[in-house]
Amino acid sequence: MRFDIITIFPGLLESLLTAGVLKKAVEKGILQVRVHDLRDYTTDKHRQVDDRPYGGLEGMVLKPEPIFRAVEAIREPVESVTCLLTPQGERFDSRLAEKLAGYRQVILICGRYEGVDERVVEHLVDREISIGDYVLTGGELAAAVVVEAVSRFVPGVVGKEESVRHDSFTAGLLDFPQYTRPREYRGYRVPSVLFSGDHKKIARWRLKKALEKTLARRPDLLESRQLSSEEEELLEEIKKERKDS
Ligand code: 6GU
Repeated sequence: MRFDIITIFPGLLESLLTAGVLKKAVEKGILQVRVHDLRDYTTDKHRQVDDRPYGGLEGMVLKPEPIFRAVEAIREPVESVTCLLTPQGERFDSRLAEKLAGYRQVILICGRYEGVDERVVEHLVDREISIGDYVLTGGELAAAVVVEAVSRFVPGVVGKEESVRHDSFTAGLLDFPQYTRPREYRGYRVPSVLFSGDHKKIARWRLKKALEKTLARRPDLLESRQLSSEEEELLEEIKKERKDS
């Protein structure tokens, strides 16, 4: 699959997207990530990408022409989706990431915080995306977040160990705690169940820890999830322990 990112700060994105898992996927030919400078799609001498808003107010607004020209030049005759990154967008989450991973081409337009001409929203883009309830100066960091999260759903991008773990029983829950050597550090011990060699017992302990953390921090995740009978059982145990302590 291919990402095309349109931005007035191409340098910012190149450094973010050419490291780690993404770099490897690009080298393997699974992913293509292209960064496009919006100024290359202007036609005037000053390569102007923004202008003052009609009706007054401070700040500058991204002009429609360069954005339309860029998307029309970049969009390929494949299953493609064009997204504008903006705090006004729908909230980006794992579900949307998986959906975007189903396209052959994802075009990401990095908005500026002051705004983008509304005709881009109404007549060019398929969806508007926000990565959370806070304001960033531009959509560049948000685009990097989207590329990384979507890529993880593209087959072959993340290693086997990781994907197996994600498809396992812990999916939809916060992670259980992990430990490595040494067994004891400054008097702090690794839970002894992890040395028991009893894999069933270890799996149950991990599930219980994941449920405990999810219940404490993100009870909303539990509500939007079908619980297995083992999970129901462990949740009862957890709630009982809470009452007793
Ligand atoms: Cl996508 N853009 C900007 N500018 N700010 C944001 C955002 C996007 N998501 C959260 N805040």
